[in-house]
Amino acid sequence: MANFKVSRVETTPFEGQKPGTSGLRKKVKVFIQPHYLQNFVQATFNALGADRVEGATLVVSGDGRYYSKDAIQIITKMAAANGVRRVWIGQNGLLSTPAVSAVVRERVGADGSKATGAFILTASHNPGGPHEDFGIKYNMENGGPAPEGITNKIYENTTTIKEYLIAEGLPDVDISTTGVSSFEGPKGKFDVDVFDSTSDYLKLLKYECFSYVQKQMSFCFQSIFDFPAIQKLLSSPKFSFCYDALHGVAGVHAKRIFVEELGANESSLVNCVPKEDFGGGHPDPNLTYAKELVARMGLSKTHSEPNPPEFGAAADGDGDRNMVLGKRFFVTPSDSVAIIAANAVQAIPYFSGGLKGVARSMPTSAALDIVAKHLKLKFFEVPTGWKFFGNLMDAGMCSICGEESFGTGSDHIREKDGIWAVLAWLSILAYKNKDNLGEGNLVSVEDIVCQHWAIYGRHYYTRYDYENVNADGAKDLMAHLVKLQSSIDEVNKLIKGIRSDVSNVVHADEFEYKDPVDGSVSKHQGIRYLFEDGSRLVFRLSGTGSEGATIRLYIEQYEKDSSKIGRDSQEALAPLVEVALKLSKMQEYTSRSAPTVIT
Ligand code: G16
Repeated sequence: MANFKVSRVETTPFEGQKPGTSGLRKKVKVFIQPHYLQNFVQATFNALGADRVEGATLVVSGDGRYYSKDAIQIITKMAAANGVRRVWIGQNGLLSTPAVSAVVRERVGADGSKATGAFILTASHNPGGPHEDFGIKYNMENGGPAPEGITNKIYENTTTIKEYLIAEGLPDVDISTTGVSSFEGPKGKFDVDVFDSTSDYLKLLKYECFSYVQKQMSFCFQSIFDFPAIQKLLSSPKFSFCYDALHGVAGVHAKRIFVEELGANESSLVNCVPKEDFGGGHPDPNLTYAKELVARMGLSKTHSEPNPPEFGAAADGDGDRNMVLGKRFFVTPSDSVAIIAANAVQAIPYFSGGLKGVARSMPTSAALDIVAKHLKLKFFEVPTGWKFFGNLMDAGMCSICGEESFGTGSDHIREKDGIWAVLAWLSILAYKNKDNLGEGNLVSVEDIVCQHWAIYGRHYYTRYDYENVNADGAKDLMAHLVKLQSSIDEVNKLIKGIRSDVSNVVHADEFEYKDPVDGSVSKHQGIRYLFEDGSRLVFRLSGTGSEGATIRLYIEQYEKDSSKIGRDSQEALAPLVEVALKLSKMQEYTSRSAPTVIT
């Protein structure tokens, strides 16, 4: 057993180590500066306090992007020096963000240990490679992102840090081979356990119900999805499937789950080998960046695909996001969560007892609100950031939640879950087609969405992203929009001067959220203009970029009239888009004549 000593290394604070919407994300060249990562990790240990760190079991893994392997070794050595008892690492350092959450909540070590927290190494949907982004965030013992109370404390610590602790004499761990390595430090034993990346996550997702009766008591163990039903769908010659991991970590889980467990053809998987630079692409599952899938599904404007699959999906770098597509058909993430919620009880065994409640982030369309109303479910609107759903789930108030930013998930873990969303859609498709796989026409993704709109109405929805614009210009634009809110009459006059066919604004504010569980208040969570006919314009600055600023403009319009629900969404929203761009003086403040991404 190798021994190590603890070294105290002097350091000075770096500016700007404030975690954003989901952890600290910066260019690799920033992270590789001497002491940069170390300061943040030590600040996290300091913020957590010795009682949460000494003797702890920590998961350390991520999406495998450039610099992850070095970071894993550094964090492991710092964990050892800070008195952590065990570090758990997914094989090759690969665990999707939802898999980390599952491991924290579910995995039991050979010695009966349970994880108490996790460092997740990812910059999510941001590109990777030596000139691109790296990121790190801390998740708590419930498997969810650290709440603002902790991230603020981490940040405070980064501004005063003077030293960090690191193990000297601890060799680099071989993370390519599973197994436990043990070491001895000043505070006792330290173990590094490298384990299979998918087993625990798969165990959670797979529905296995068996009851047995013992001493007049019956037990039933079940998990989430009915795998045999999905298997039947995937093996039907009528059905075809395509999954694009954009070279992110979801590819590792996808091969095990879709191919080995569910019997999908290996050729259904695209870009499923994780790469440190995501193959040079932007691992963001949307219509702009998931080009290959978009073309395969018959949605490319430049390429015509004669026979697209029935169902397609993509993931982001760390596998927590999802984009769902039907044959030549795009499902907005806001519709996706509403449709999953509307069908969950019938189609997904985990929810067969009913939903505790549903939630969405503020900029997400109100499609979910209507489902909640129809089904008489508790409903919550939270600020952008998955961490806000965690308290509701821990308090048993919410089962399903989703965001317009391609995040969907449930209370099985405390992160959004890209593969869960795909399995949820496959379950709905399997349920709707349970009698059609032999004779009869397949109920398609498009059919399911159109049937949903016919019942609940349609929320036309689009998001314009202005990425990496001048930060001062972006701030000025937001200040201008806040100032305008002081006179609704003035706003309405301006709007009528732009488009007379757009309804009146009835309320305008900056979104503020009071957490119903712990009473904490989050202010300045996006600028809202709410219209008489239910339309909304929302403006926010992204909290996940690593350079400049990204302005997000969210545009939504509700249509109840079933004769008007089949329009092209960009066409239907054109008047509101025009109002939004002119009202905000977008071009003036950003010097951009068009957004970088439209979804
Ligand atoms: C994170 C958060 C999400 C949020 C998204 C976009 O996702 O967990 O809740 O919606 O960022 O945030 P923003 O609009 O501030 O860029 P991820 O997938 O990047 O971890």
